[in-house]
Amino acid sequence: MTKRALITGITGQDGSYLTELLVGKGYEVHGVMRRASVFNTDRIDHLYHDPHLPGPPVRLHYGDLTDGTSLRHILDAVRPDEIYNLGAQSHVLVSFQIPEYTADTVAVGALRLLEAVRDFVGSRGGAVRLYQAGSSEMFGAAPAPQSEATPFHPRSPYGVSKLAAHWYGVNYREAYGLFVCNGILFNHESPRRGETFVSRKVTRAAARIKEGLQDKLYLGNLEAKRDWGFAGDYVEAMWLMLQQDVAEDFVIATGEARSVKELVELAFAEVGLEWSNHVEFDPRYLRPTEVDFLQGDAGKARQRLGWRPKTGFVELVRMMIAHDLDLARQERMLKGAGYAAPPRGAATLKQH
Ligand code: NAP
Ligand code: F7E
Repeated sequence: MTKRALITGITGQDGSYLTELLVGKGYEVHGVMRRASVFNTDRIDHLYHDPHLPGPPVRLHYGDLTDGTSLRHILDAVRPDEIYNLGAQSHVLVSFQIPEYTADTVAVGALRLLEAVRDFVGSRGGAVRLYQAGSSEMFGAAPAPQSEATPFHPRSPYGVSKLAAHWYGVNYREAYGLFVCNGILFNHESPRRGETFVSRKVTRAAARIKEGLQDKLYLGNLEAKRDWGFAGDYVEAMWLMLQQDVAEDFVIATGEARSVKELVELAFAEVGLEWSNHVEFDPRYLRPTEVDFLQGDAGKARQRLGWRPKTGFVELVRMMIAHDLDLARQERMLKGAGYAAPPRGAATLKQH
C-alpha cells in the first residue's frame, strides 16, 4: 500500500527536502500551500508538475494554519498516514514585529491541526502519525549543551509559540493517545534557506561581493553561537521519528557550535575575500532578547533512531557558497547583456 503524507509548509526549505525524501521512498505526498499573489513554489517546482501528466505523486492544496476549516477539509480529502507540521512564521526577529500572527500560525496553528487530527482519527478510526517541527529556540537562555532533559527558557515570541506547540503535542499524546512526535531541531541550512536567515544572507552577500554586484554586508550580533547542520540530513530524522513504535520527542543537532563571526570568516575566505573589509554593523538586526549559545546533544536520536548528521559545517558553507556563486554569476552575465532583472532567486541589492 502506498503511504500518504501531508506536509504543511511544503513550500519552505524543509518542506522541499522532505518531499524529495518521501517521494524517493514511494510516498504519495500532499502539501498545504498558502495563497500568494506570485508563484511561491520555487523550492518544489522540480517535484510538482501538471497533475494531468504522469510524474512524481505530489499534490498541492490551498490552505492555511490560521484557517482550521481548510485543514479539516484537506485531512478529509487526503486521508494521510503521516502528517508533518512544518508550516510557520519561522523568523525570530520578525516574530518580535508580528507576535500575534506568529502565535496564531505557530502555536494556535499547531493546536488547530491537532484538533482536526483528533476529530479525523475519532470519526474515521484511522491511525495518523504527526510530526511537530519544534525548535532549539525553545531552549533560548538555557545553558548549553541542550538535550531533551534541558528545561526550556524561550527568548522570543517565536520561541514561546513553538514551546506552546510542543506542549500541545505532549498533551494530545497523553490525553488522547495521538501519535505525536516533537522534533527539537537546531538550526539547519542549505542553498534553499530563506535569504534573511544569517547563513544564507552571508553566503549570498559573499558571492555577490565577489562578483562585483554589491560592496557591503550589514549584520547584527556576530558573537551569538549556533549549532548549524544541513537541512537535507535533518528531514531524515523527522521521518525516522514517525517510524518508531512509540511517539517520543528528540533533539536533532550536530553537537558543534560556531559563532556568526566564524561563519562570516569562512564564507568570505571561500571566495578569497577579507570579511572585515565588507561587513558593517547595523543595530536593526539586533533582537530585543538574544539567544547567545545553542549547542545540541543529539545522543538520544543517535541511540534510538540511528540518526547522525552526514554534513559538517565547512561542507555546508561550501555548498551554499557554490550555489550562491552560480546565482551571482548568472546575475552578472544578465546585467552585462543588458537585462535589468536578476534571475529568479538571485534577489536584489535590498538587505532585509
Ligand atoms: P521556512 O523556509 O520559513 O518555511 C516555512 C513554511 O511555512 C513555508 O512553506 C511557508 O509558506 C509556510 N507557512 C508560513 N505561514 C503559514 C501559514 N499561516 N499557514 C500555512 N503555512 C505557512 O521554514 P523551514 O526552515 O523550512 O522550517 C520548517 C519548520 O521547522 C518551521 O516550522 C520552522 O519554524 C521549524 N524549524 C526550523 C529550523 C531551521 O533551522 N530551519 C529549526 C527548527 C525548527 P510560504 O512559502 O508561502 O511562505
Ligand atoms: O540568526 C544573528 C542572530 O535568523 C542566527 C530559524 O530557522 O533557527 C533559526 O533561528 C543568529 C542570531 O536564525 C544577523 O542575532 C547577526 O543570533 O539565522 P538566524 P535563528 O534566529 O537562530 C531556529 C532553530 C529556528 O527555529 C528558526 O525558525 O545570527 N545575526 N546578524 C543575524 N541574524 C539574521 N537573521 N540577520 C542578521 O543580519
